[in-house]
Amino acid sequence: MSLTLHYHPLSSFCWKALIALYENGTPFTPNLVNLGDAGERAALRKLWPIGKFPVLSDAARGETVPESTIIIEYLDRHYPGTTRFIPDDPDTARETRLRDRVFDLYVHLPMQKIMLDRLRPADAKDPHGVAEARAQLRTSYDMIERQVAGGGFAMGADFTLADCAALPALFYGSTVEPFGAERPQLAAYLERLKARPAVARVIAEAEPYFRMVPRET
Ligand SMILES: N[C@@H](CCC(=O)N[C@@H](CS)C(=O)NCC(=O)O)C(=O)O
Repeated sequence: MSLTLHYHPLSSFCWKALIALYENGTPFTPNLVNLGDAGERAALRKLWPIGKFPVLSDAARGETVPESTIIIEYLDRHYPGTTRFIPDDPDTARETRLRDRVFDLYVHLPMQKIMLDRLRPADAKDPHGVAEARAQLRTSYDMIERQVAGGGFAMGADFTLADCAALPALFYGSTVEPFGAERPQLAAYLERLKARPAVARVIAEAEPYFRMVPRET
């Protein structure tokens, strides 16, 4: 088994990579990284100086692959399975990548901003930044609500890279900024994602760690 995923089961961006691995039953060795441990943190930084996970190591090809989107592109290219994450058609592939970017940049990151603000000391909170993040989430939700109105997944019938990005962003996003009754399509899309066996497995494996999710105070 040549692939090792350096990750944590609670980490939302790690969920993206895990969903892709589980979708195709791709064999890999999980390496759970405890960022609270200085040695494990240093080992991760040795692989990827930015110090964020997920990171995929491929001993067979001598590659270290950081960034969830790039990991999924890498798996799709070098370890393809039944689920293809990047469509063959160039225009559909471009749209898939765009939707992946939207979920990461305009849902996932604002969600993280709100979540991580909860961990800040009382005298270092960023209410303005949090308000901006909430506004961004609502704008993104409105756009995605229209995109998924036809049912299916982010790109229609096929489950793609965009859905791997969507799940963690919307799962945690819905807890910090609820979709509201005016966005039933978004809620239904999240339920369709959660019903996917690979997604259900990722969530089940994270459950023992949910008590570590920062709560609103
Ligand atoms: N753009 C990166 C983001 C990765 C990321 O933010 N990972 C978080 C966990 S969800 C992390 O490693 N946080 C630890 C830190 O920032 O120290 C990706 O898509 O992989």
